[in-house]
Amino acid sequence: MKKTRTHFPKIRRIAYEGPKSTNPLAFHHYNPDEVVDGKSVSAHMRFSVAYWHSFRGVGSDPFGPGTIVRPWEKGIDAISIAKTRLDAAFEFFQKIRAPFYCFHDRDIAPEGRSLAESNRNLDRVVAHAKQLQKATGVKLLWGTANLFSNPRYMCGAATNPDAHVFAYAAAQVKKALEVTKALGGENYVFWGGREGYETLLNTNLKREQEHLAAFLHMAVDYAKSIGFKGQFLIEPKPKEPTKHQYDFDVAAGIAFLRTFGLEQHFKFNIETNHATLAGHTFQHEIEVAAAQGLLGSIDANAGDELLGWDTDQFNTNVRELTLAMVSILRAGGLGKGGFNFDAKLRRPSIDPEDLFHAHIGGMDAYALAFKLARRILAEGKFTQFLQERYSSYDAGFGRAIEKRRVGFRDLNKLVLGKLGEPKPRSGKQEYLENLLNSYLHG
Ligand code: XLS
Ligand code: NI
Ligand code: NI
Repeated sequence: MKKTRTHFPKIRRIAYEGPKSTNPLAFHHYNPDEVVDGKSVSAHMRFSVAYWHSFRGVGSDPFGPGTIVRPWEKGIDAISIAKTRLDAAFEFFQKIRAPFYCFHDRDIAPEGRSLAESNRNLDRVVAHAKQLQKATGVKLLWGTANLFSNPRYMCGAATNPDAHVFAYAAAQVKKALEVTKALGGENYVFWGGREGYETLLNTNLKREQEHLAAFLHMAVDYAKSIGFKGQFLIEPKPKEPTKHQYDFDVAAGIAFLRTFGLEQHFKFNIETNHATLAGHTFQHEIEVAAAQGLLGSIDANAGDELLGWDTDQFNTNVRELTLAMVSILRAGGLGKGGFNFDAKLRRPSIDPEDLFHAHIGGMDAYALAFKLARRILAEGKFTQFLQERYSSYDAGFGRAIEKRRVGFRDLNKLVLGKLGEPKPRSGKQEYLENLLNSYLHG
């Protein structure tokens, strides 16, 4: 690899120094090289950096422009800036020990005046990304298309009332799939950023949902035709930017996929902050997907309990993450998925070093949660409690209920006969909460 100048001169590759270290630029829980169950912790966690937040985010909000000025944002034209930015990003991925990254097409290369020009721009930058991936070993967890920023998508992409916009979005996703394949992307994400409505006064909900399904079927067909083997993922979010989005939460997503015969082709990319926006916990969304074998990947972030929008913060809440991790491990892990830090720095966090603190915090919290969850599952106390709580369904008439071998008449006879009144049993929530705390603070 040719020697390029460093973009983070003051920061060395982040090392694992253990929980007692006071070095803020070291890992305290994430030990990427440690071997657990025959594979490295890095291979278990499959951490990924989100290009849009960490390399395109400038700290702007609806009340003011960007605050973050990066030294590498220099060059003679937009393409050379895009390439230098990628160099900086890959240096960051290596120093932060992230094996993966994720992007939208328009994050990595500038949009041109026509689709043809946008595609040419993308090809030039993707060639550079391919070299960097090869030189560093960093891989693409997933690719996606930005179908929400350009004004043409203001009324949606696949759910736009204008078929012309649908066609444009289809052409854009066609290219994004090709690019994701070219870079060896392991997944492809659909987040329906504007696939919803602002008001039902101007919306034919039924037709829009059918159009979205048609779009996803076309994507499945096209991926098959070019031999793209990545996993397709739907990323539910209830609202923002639109008032209502059709992929509201995992349950609505499952109903949508089943209704339109798409359930074999998609899994879910679950984002913490989207779960809470939908009025659910992160663990709830994971459980709903896992119950149907549809858990795909995680967009790792957190909302703010006091704010009602997608604040996309780095998650350092070990309790929340431990509960999530218990559910993920119980479901058999994420497979091709990973933990993508779809999280951004706060507006006043303007130093390049802040990118490191943010990811170190997120990685450490997840790695600690992974350890705690493994211990919780190995000791089996919660598992045993659950088994006992449902044990009346393991034999006798309970088993017959689960196997659907009995009906109301049989059960009526049983209750009027030998069963009589059921004996109430405690749900033991407080005991279980204390048990959880004993792991977190033990
Ligand atoms: C926005 C979404 C977005 C997707 C990718 O809220 O989280 O970042 O992950 O399009
Ligand atoms: Ni996301
Ligand atoms: Ni989000």
